[in-house]
Order: sequence, then C-alpha cells, then structure tokens
Amino acid sequence: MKPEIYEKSIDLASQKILKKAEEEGIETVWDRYEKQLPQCSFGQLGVCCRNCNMGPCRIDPFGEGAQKGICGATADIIVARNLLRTIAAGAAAHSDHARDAVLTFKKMSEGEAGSYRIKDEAKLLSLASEYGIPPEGKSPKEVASILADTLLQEFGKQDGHLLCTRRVPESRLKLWAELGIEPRGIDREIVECMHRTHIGVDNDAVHILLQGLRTGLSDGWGGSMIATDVQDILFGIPQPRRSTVNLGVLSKDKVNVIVHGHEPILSEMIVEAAEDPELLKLAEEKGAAGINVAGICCTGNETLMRHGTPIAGTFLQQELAVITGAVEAMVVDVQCVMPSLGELTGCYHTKFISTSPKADFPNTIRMEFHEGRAYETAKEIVRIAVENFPNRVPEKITIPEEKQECMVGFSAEAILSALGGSPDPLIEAIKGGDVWGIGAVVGCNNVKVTHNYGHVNLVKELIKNNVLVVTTGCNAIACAEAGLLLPEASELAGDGLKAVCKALGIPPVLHMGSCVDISRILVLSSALANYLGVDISDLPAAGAAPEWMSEKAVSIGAYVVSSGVFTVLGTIPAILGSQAVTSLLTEGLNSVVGASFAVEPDPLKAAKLMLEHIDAKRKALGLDSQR
Ligand code: BF8
Ligand code: SF4
Repeated sequence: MKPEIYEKSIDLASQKILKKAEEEGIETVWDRYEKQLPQCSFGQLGVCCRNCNMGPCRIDPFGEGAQKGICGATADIIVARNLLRTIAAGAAAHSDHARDAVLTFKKMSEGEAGSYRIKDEAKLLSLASEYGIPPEGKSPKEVASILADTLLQEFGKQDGHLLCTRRVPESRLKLWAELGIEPRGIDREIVECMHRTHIGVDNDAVHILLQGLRTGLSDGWGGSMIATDVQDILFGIPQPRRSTVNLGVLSKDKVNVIVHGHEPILSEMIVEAAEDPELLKLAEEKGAAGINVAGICCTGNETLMRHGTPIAGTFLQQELAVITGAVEAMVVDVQCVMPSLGELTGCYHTKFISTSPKADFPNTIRMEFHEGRAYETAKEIVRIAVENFPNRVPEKITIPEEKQECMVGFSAEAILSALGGSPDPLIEAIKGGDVWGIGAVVGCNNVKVTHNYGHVNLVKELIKNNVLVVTTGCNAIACAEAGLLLPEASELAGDGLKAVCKALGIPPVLHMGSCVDISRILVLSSALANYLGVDISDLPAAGAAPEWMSEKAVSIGAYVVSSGVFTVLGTIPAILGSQAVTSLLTEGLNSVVGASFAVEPDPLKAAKLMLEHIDAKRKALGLDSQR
C-alpha cells in the first residue's frame, strides 16, 4: 500500500511540498524507494560479494544453499570485507574534502588564491604551535605555508602516525597503539582497505575490522579534524548566532540560490558574491527584491555556522526545495547530492550548476570551481541565478510558510566561552546531576525512516532526561526545524538541564556544525576527559545516528566507537549476515575499545539505551546514578 504523506515526513513544510509533487506528478526519492521494494535481502545482510569476476557470489543466510563464495570466502569474510570498503569510502569522502581545504589554504599562503585570506590568525598560530611550527620571525602567510605542508604530509605519510591524535587522552592513544590501530597516513589507511579487500588478501573478520577502526580513526582524528581546523582558519571559528531553517526560508520576491553539498570553499564565495553591489543592482533590474542564499546538507551547515545563512533543508528535502518552484539555482559541490536533481530541475525553471572537478550530474551547467578565480566563478554562478529570476512560473510556486528560528554556532571554542572560559561549570553540572550526561546525535536522513522522526524524537527524549545534546549534520538541521535549537526549547528539558541552559543562555541542543565537524565533538570529549583525568570511554556520554544512510556515517561510527563512545544506530547496517561481525560490533568491541554499537530503530528505545549507558558510566565515576 502506498504510504500516506505523514508517513514520509514529520515536517509540515515537507508534507506540503510532497502533496504538491503528487499533484504535479513529480517523482521523488520516496517514489523511487517504493519501486525498489522489496529490497534485495542478500544485500541487506551484507552477504553479497562482487570483489572479483568469478562472482557475484552470495551466501544463503538460511544455511541451505551456498555457504562459501567461489574462492571459499565465508559470510564472515564477505560481510567484514564489504564493511571495510564502506568505511574506506566514507573516510575517503571526508579526507579528500580535507585535502582540498588544505590545498586551498596552501595556495592562499602562496598568494595564488586571492579570494581567500587568513580569517582567524589566533587559530592559525595555535594550530602551528600544536604541529611544532615556531611562528617567530615569520609572517602569518609563511606560517600558513609551513603548516599547509605539514598537514599535507599527514595524507601521504609513510612513517609514523597521525599528529592530530595527540589531542586524545593518553590512555586512549596507548590503547590504540597496543591494538595496532593508531592511524598512519590518511591516504595509506584507505588504500590499505582496498588492498586488503581484493580477492585473496585479508580473510579474517576480526583482522579486517581492526583495519576498519584504524581507517575510521584516520578520518575522525585526521581528515575530518584537519578539514575543520583549516576551514576555521580560512573562514573563522563559528560563534553563536541566530538564523532560520526549513523550506519557508526560500524567498518569494528575492532570487533564491541554494548551496548544497559539503565544501565551504565554494559556498563561502557564493555568500560573498550574493552581497556584491553589481549583482544586487542586476537583481533589482530583473524585478527581484534581493538575493537569498540558502543551504542544504552540510554546505548549508558550514555557512549557517559562520554567517547565519538560512538552511532550506536536510538531505531528504533537496528535491522538495526544487519542487517549491522558487529556486533560481541549485549549486552543488560534492557528497549527498541526488543525481535525480538533473531531471527534476528540468521540470522547473531551476538551473542546476555543478562546480566540483570531481562531481558531475545529469543535466548540469558545469562551472568548475578553482581557487585562483574563486570569487569570479561565484559571481558568474550568482549572475546566472539572477538572470533566471524572470523565468519563474508563478503558478508553479508554493513556498511553505514553515520557517523556524534557531541558535547555532557552538564550536568547541564557543561552548568553552559560553561556559566562561573553563569546562568547570559543565563538569560541576554533570557531577551534580543537573546535566545527566552528554548525547552526541548526528547523521543523515534515510528514506527508510519517516523523515526527521528518529532525529527529533530521540533528541527530545534525551533532553527530557537532562542529557545535553550536541549535534551535527542533518540531525542538527532536523532539530533546528523542530525548534530544538533555541534557548526556549529548554522548556522541553528536564529541570536540571533547563536551569543550566537558562543560566548560560544556551539551547539544550547545541549545533556543532557539519559532519566533518564531528571532530569538534571529539575535541570537546577529549577536553572533558582530560579535565577529569579519565578516558573518553569513562565519560557519561553516548552517541546516536538515528537515520544514517551514507558511507561517511559508517566511517564516523568506526571512529566514534574506537574513541570510546557507545553509539546507537537507528537504521540497520548490512552486517547481520555474519554472526561474528555482528557480535563483535555489538558486544566484542567493549572489551577491545571500551565501547560498542547497538542497533535500535525506535528512537525512544534508543534513548533508553543511551540513558542506561550514561547511568552506568555515572555509577563507575562514583556519581549519582539513580535518575
Ligand atoms: O555529511 S548527515 S545526509 S549531508 S552524510 Fe549527507 Fe548524512 Fe546529511 Fe552532511 Ni553527513
Ligand atoms: Fe566470489 Fe570470492 Fe570473487 Fe567475492 S572474491 S566474488 S566471494 S569468488
């Protein structure tokens, strides 16, 4: 039976546009999902292998048919290998994004990327000192150049281990070293995953999965962390500010430019170009009241955090934004961009502009973005959008009124300053029980789950139980849409958390950024653990990805758990075809890295698992553990 619209999304704005899509006969991700049903059960269990051309091979989960692939690979081997490739792809996406950020940073330092500058010199100097680069006698650009070279070496490193991991508590680093999972070169870990999963290389599930953890760590404490740090130097450390989210941020009388994807290198320039007097004048000539830039996905989170640029939606709202009929240009870079946008934008006046040399899509206008003439390209892109404004078809436009205010910009630095410069007040609140623990809730939308249902209900349940939530990625946007990123949302929190939020003037759910900014959560956890003199795995903290779908999310899971944080997944990973892999990930890892995964699609039950974990950690620390 066809699902009702309210079963597709809990968000009113999305429901309205889904109705419009239905009326106009426009296909969306939900329709394509239905056409895929029932999905292949071998694929769902992870027991299908295509790693060589003797295959494809699959293992019969009921034990009646083949129990081995043609080469002899068992379900355990196949599931573990598939998982390792997934982690490698996710880590590659984050880390290749980081590489581009560092390359831009390097070019900037050499005067070859004129549109970019050092926005935060203090962060430059503190990072340089962390990497052992003395600033004396050097200009900021000279320091930047040496730092860029040092960071680039992290990617291609052949000897030793990544330097950023030195931020982790000593006990954790020692554990990684003992387990042989301390990450080496970022690229090396990813290449090694591909090597190990080639036919006839690594054929022991545990051995394969340890490489998965190491590769995840090379993302979280390597690529992602480097991306965050360098972007902060170039574009500034996010600070608390207010903005608005949801499809209602699209303007009925201004030119709407959507920036979608992941890399702020492009969107920063688009935001600047949208304020260019020449383009504003052109917009006026074309009958528009101005230029409105709105984000989708993590590119949106990056500009939201640093400029307060509004966000039009999460991953599952990218098509809906186009279907409003009010988008002049959908400008994309990399990751989480649906290829369906090509055909879809053809049904409206929307120009679909792809900008990354790495990522093309059907029916795009290609405008490759290179640092040397970044601002010029951004201006050309915005000009195309402005010139497209008169092509709007008024009968095709529906902009939902839903537009929610939010407070964002909680980098680790901003949280520390909201606390008055020291983690002390937060630690005291945790010790006293006002803040029962910390919940890190992150990740995607997944069409298998009612849009935003898992995100919003899990987070509400946590704050109700006095768990302070830190969020990134699409979870952060979902929370913003539900009004949870406002100080006023502390009314939904338990009494203890409410009082703390009121005293500090912060929301009970803190938006820490894009998905690469989960590295900010790692830094914050390390700081708290170091302050308390414990390991991260001892903290009363837990993680969740209620609606995850991307390979990046799997890499994130690998590094979050390896860092010592128990994590609940809301959608089922393709591992259940292997008993060994499933039990290692959900139990065995506890005795290895002090944390494990759980899978729980029901957000209220997921919250319960997180709360019980936090209770246990509180008890072990000698704190009150009776909620
Ligand atoms: O990196 S949360 S759907 S947008 S992958 Fe994609 Fe998932 Fe959203 Fe950001 Ni993250
Ligand atoms: Fe089959 Fe083995 Fe080839 Fe995989 S690697 S496709 S299991 S023969």
